[in-house]
Amino acid sequence: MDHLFLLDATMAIAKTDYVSFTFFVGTMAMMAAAVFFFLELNNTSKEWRTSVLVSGLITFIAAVHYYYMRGYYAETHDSPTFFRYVDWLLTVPLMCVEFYLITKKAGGTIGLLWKMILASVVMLVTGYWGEAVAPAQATLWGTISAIAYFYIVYEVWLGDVKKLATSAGSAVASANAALGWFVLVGWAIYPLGYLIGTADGQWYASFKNIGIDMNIIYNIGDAVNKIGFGLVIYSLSRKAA
Ligand SMILES: *C/C=C(C)/C=C/C=C(C)/C=C/C1=C(C)CCCC1(C)C
Repeated sequence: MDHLFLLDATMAIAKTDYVSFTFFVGTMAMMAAAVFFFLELNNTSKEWRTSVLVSGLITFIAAVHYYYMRGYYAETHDSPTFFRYVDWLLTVPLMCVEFYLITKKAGGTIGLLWKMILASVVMLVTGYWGEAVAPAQATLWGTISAIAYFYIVYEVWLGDVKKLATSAGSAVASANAALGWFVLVGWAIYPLGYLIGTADGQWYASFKNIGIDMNIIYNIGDAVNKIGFGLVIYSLSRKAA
């Protein structure tokens, strides 16, 4: 593979292959975010260091997966479903850890953390099943996944996470509210991708006509949610020093 070939391939990506383009930009964005969070650890007060470290881990894990997904997609033009879900299985539980870390001082328990992690694992394993193993039953598996998703939304907006964040003081409460918007609106991007990607033969077959590739939607969702989530934690670490 010589230089010119690579250049041609890169130009083609930039001009017409929007899916590859978002994999490429996603890789760079996750890498940059991970470097940022890691380097900022030094200027972060002890109290918030673990939270910012976890933001770095989330974006670092995503950067590695995006590197592989980008290559897999470039070579096969197939959805890298397996890498995608392995990435989510590692990073979404770490997002639950962020909720635990910011509410810990106000009494956040490991029990609550495990409930959130369990819900996220149910959400993702059933989503994977509907996408990759039993797409004929995508409606059923997507519905189970959505129930687990709404449990997480409930905890953050109205349940124990919300109560603990409120008693932890105004900085944590407003960070929790911001994270709550990511969970409610930012995470809702993913079921939209799922509906498009699994539409064949389902009652929502017309979702295919939206004409946006599932991977573009997932890639946008990941950039918004992983980097945005991390920045909310980062700004909390500056406000509540
Ligand atoms: C960094 C990755 C994140 C925040 C991934 C989040 C993924 C979801 C919230 C996925 C949710 C799904 C449903 C609610 C129903 C359909 C299946 C899923 C897995 C796409």
